[in-house]
Amino acid sequence: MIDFYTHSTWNGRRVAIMLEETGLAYQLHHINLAKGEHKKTDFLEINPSGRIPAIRDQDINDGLIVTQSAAILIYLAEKSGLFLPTETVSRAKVLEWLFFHATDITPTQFDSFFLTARCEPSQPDAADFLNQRIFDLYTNFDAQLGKSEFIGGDDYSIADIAIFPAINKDNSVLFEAYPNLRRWYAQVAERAAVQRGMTIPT
Ligand SMILES: N[C@@H](CCC(=O)N[C@@H](CS)C(=O)NCC(=O)O)C(=O)O
Repeated sequence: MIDFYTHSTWNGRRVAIMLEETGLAYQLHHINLAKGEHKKTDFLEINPSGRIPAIRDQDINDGLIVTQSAAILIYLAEKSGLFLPTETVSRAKVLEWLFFHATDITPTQFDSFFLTARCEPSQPDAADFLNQRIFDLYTNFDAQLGKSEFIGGDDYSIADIAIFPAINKDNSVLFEAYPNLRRWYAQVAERAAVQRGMTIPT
């Protein structure tokens, strides 16, 4: 049994999708960020950095805790034997695109959001720089989806699961500019486990 600590954010939802896809048994613990529950002592004992998602696998020793959504996806893929190839070349490609997301798209989008919407005084030059980088990253992502059905190759993988929740389904400009991304998004969105994962926690 896996304890799953989460809230309704991108990082939480990629793990929710993975748990639903694999069918691994889990117990949901909603850590409500809006109520500050991630800073309470009980949760800080699970993740001292006070952030979701986190899992605790009760089947390993006294309970193995894993944080960081990309690391959790790899852990659950290895536990279930699903969505991460074992063959070297295919595995390298899936990990390449998983980390493209974890280390390029996610931090750049977050920093751009902060500089555009939160920073006082505003930093338009820095925001423009990051917005251009996001454009370049999505161009790169769209080009890859023009070459393969899924982002890491011919098969659906943890790279698709990682990226899907970060795409805003209402961003018509994005889907207009990137037809391969639009095709891929529609395909992944049809999966029942993805639909369930995107509503967790309700
Ligand atoms: N790199 C981490 C990021 C985790 C993260 O920033 N989680 C956010 C929610 S999406 C959070 O818990 N924020 C609360 C805070 O920073 O106080 C991951 O991929 O899991």
